Amino acid sequence: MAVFADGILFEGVDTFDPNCWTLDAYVARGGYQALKKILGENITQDDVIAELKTSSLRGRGGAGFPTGLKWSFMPRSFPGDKYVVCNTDEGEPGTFKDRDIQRYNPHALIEGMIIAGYAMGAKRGYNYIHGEIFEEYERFEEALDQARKAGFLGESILGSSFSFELFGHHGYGAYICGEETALLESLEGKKGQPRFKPPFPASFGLYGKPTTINNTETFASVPYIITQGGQAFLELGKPNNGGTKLFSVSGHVNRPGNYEIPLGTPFSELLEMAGGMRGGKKLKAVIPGGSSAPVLPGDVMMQCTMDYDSIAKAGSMLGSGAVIVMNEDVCMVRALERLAYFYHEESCGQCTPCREGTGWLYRVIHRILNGEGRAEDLDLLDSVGNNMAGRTICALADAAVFPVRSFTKHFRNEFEYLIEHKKPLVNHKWG
Ligand code: L3W
Ligand code: SF4
Repeated sequence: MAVFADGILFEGVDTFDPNCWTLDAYVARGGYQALKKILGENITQDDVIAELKTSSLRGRGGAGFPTGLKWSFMPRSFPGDKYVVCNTDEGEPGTFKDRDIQRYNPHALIEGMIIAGYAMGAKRGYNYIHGEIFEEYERFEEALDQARKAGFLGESILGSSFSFELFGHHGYGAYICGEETALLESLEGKKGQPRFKPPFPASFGLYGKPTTINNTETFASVPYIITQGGQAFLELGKPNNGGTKLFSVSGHVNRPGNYEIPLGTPFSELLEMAGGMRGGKKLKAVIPGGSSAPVLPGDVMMQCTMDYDSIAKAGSMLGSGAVIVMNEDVCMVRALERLAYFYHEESCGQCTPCREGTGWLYRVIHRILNGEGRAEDLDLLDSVGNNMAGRTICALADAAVFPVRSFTKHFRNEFEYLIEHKKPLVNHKWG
């Protein structure tokens, strides 16, 4: 997927240059200056974390949790091992940004993770990479090798007393391993199933040791914050929503792809950057933050800016920044059935409300779509959803319920029509 970028994560990266990802290219763009600054100017762990707090960088994986605050949770005086883990298990439907960071600018991620190790006193890090991407995994391994040979990784980095080792780990493609505790289980060689929280990974993480897990894009944003300062990063975006963010735009637009824009940019501008609606069709609906985020009607989205607060105020989530655009030809019952099938397939099965509930949701939506819906089915979907949300170990059950609630709220007429007339209100056109 091409990158159309004009921000900090891809600044100076010529994605058409096959060598744009190499150490030489990264250093020529000013790479590893942040690490040199920290080690050369005696910048303390507290200084790094303070800079992150000023920047207002929020986790780019989905939850938007403040990164500086998360890093400050790591116990300083803990005597044993501590870990830094990167979540590149990108599997959310609609999301395809982290693989492009690894493909075109892997050293930004590596530098960000080394700085994280320094700031939190961790000597070892892992990058957990989605099992269905191969080229990017190999590229990360090659980039690690380059960084080691150049003295940016390993023992006594750049001649300092700080040592940090970093490894790539290829997953197996299960969506649930993107949930941070399932990822840790998988990294430990066990079945990838979420753990109860609390305890949070900051106190009981990998092998039971303090661990900080951040998304790929979060780590890759750190070098800029160190070289330019937290305030400069904050000012790129808006208060409480610092910096730029990558948005993976897919669906019925002319130029789908990854767009890096300042947080707070109007959605209408992002849509324009993506070439506008394909075939001049009308915008019907948008999922603004990956399939787990509630769908919003097109006219509501046109009033939003692309930041955590604006999207939350409109009733959805910015999530991982996967913007799925749907035109007037989409049958919303069919779209929801697709999503329901996904969550049913990907439930790990530990919790009864999720294991049974995701299947139940899927089967009811499937029968509505096939003209076999019953008058009570919309109430049934509500009732099943209410018995799932907030009653399970991890957020997957909630993620399965949010689309059902939002689709049936905003596009209820399409569900009612199908139940009553046994045929869809909108004749879905593919493409
Ligand atoms: C210590 C506390 N740590 C919270 C940490 C916690 C985690 C982070 C956020 O879900 C969402 C989900 C998906 N002491 C803490 C603490 N933490 N309180 O802060 O925690 P949480 O539980 O709010 O979120 P999460 O479990 O990380 C992520 C949504 O993102 N999503 C999913 C996207 C999927 C991808 C992908 O495929 N890669 O990005 C999209 O919307 O539904 O709601 O680190 O430990 N007191
Ligand atoms: Fe597994 Fe679903 Fe329970 Fe999460 S909510 S632990 S995916 S069964």
